[in-house]
Amino acid sequence: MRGELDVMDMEKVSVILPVYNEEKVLEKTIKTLSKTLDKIPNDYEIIISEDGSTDKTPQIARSLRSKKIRTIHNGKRTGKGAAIRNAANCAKGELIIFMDADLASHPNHIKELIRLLEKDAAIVIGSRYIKGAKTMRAPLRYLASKSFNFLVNFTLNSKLSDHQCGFKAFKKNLVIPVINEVENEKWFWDTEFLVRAQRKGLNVIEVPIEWKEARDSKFNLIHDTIHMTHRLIHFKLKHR
Ligand SMILES: Nc1nc2c(ncn2[C@@H]2O[C@H](COP(=O)(O)OP(=O)(O)O)[C@@H](O)[C@H]2O)c(=O)[nH]1
Ligand SMILES: [Mg+2]
Repeated sequence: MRGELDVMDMEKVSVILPVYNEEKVLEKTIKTLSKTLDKIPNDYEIIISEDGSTDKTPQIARSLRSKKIRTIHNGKRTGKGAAIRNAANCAKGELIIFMDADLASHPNHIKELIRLLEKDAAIVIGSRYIKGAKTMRAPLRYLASKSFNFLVNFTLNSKLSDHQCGFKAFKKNLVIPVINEVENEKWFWDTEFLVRAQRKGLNVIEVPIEWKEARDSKFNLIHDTIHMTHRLIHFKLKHR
């Protein structure tokens, strides 16, 4: 059992949800997430970082605001990466976690991420591909994802099994400088972030997670895979 003093010393956690057209799941996700976070000893806030939604997401987000739930709204769609960067820069927690609004990764993993950050990891990322992970993905998405990870490791000398999993945590003070250097604002953001972090010598740890892919996805397999491969080549040529 932790003493009262320990609890007061614990670092605050900010959970960021990048959100685009998520009217179907946002309210339920916030409920589930709040329930999970109410059980951790750390103080916490949730930041809904939404941009460009054309459905009722902005109104729903506003109605969910509270002492612990903040919202960021941008009328123009900027991309998942930009949404995370903007929220991370105004987060009040020393420990920051971001996850997808469809809760594809189970929020129960949050405790583990925090525990590892409180040890000596600068960044902890969920992996769908290492031993212990339980992953349900559409076969084509799985294939595209595995090939992309192979390509990233081969061309950019990264050492990770899963760059694009939407479940990552980091220490704000160590990692914000890297985040603010990332050029891509869309899907390639996660990969660029992790490659830059490893080049800076930051300690990145992967943990196996349970991943249940939602049917609804903002990712267009053909269009966005081409975009990501293009960004990867661009990054390689520019930064070697
Ligand atoms: N703010 C913001 N969030 C986005 C954008 N595109 C995707 N997202 C969010 O990023 C997360 C992952 O998207 P999702 O469609 O679940 O991707 P998938 O699970 O890889 O198929 C979700 O929470 C989306 O709402 C965007 O342009 N802006
Ligand atoms: Mg998803």
